[in-house]
Amino acid sequence: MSSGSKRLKNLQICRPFVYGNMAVPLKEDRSPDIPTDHTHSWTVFLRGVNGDDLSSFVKRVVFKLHETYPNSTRSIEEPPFEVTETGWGEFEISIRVYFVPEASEKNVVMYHHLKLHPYGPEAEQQKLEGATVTSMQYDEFVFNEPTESLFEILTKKTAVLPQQKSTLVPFSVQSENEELDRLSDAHVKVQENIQRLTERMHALEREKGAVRTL
Ligand code: SLL
Repeated sequence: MSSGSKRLKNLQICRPFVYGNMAVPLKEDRSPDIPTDHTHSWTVFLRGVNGDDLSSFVKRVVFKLHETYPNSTRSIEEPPFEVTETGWGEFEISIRVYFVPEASEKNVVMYHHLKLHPYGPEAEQQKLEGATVTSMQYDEFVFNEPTESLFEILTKKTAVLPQQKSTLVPFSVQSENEELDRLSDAHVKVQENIQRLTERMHALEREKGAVRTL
């Protein structure tokens, strides 16, 4: 076994990332090269949470677009791992991530539904303003028992979650803590409900017993 390919037992190492797309409606001054039926310009991407460079462990990202696109399989070998296009419709994009050979990891695939149109309560207003639509998802690469080489690559720099959330980077230690608080509030509420219902059940059982003895 070559040096560095040994696996570190009982160890797991995670790296956060985001993937998704942004889209803007094409304006009047669009380039004449863009087909007339195209309505939007969009970019699908995979990147670090804070815009960090993932290329120390990501070797290549393959984006599979709808077959209406010429060369619909786009292999991006260098950061930024993204594809910019114009088009008229929304569709599902598969995003396959290949890791550097030292990692000895299988590739992983995610699916992203390309969003072009605003949605939600402000959709109409945003449409009027020609606002940028963003649809992105937080996820983590989880490496179980990484090779020594991958471990070294990943621990060389400490790229983890930013402390505070911001509009550009909504995923952070702060949002994680807020989620934990919400979960613990919900837990307390569930416990209270269980207690209330158990008491009610006991009361009803007592009533039933009393009726039986009549
Ligand atoms: C839809 N099911 O009907 C989807 C398909 C396909 C979008 C959307 C192609 C652009 C081009 C393009 O925008 N395809 O290369 O002409 O909404």
